[in-house]
Amino acid sequence: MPGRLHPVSIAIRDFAAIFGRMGFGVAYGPELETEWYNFDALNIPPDHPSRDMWDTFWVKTKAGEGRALLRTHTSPVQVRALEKHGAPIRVIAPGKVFRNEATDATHEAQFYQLEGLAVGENISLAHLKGTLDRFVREYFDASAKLRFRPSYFPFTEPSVEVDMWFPAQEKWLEVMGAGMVHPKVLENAGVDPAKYQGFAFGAGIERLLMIKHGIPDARLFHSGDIRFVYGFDEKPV
Ligand code: YSA
Repeated sequence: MPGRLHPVSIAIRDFAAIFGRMGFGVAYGPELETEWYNFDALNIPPDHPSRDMWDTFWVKTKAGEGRALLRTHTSPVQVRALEKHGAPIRVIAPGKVFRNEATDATHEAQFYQLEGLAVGENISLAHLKGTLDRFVREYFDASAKLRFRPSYFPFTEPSVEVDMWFPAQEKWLEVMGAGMVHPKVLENAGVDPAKYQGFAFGAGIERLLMIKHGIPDARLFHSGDIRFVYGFDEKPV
């Protein structure tokens, strides 16, 4: 029986197609990231307690080189994309991220995120809601249910966390953080916050796939489980 692409790779292609139809391009950033892009440019100064939201794998660098780390989220690609292309912009950024944290059924130490960023002259939270609603209707189906909760991220104001109904487990599962891009982030990326606003989100790809396929544990994705290469509906011979 032939193998096939890993579900995460298939999902990333599906996301590019769905968001492509809404005018989003695809951007990539490095997995080995600088402290500036992962934290400081996102309005997270060195001594700010919010840094503790992301348990970080720091990487040794040579004297005078500046600090480097395995990126803890895909949000640094927001700043890199804005620096490269300026505003207005609509882009998604899929990729692997790393966190030095204890694992459980919804937490792995390495996992994939899908970042989204839309910056323009009249963008509001309503556009964020409309874009996410359209995304889940296309990727799941018309019965997909999202729930928005007020939250805090240093790089968005206001900030929300988004839960999605997980039918296989009959519960809400947090799938992403999101909000309106903080003016300081636009400024750090060379974009005039008096002229432009935007929304951004960062979703956990394994969590979206857990809901889509009824997968009970995020740790299965990168465990070599044979069902991930042969498909969940087929039995390997
Ligand atoms: C917020 C605002 C923005 O404007 C843009 C992005 C964001 C999200 C922010 N960068 C972030 O990383 N938030 S988060 O820590 O809550 O993670 C986002 C999503 O990644 C979670 O909702 C969850 O779906 C997934 N996630 C987090 N830790 C995980 C994980 N998935 C698997 N294993 C983990 N350890």
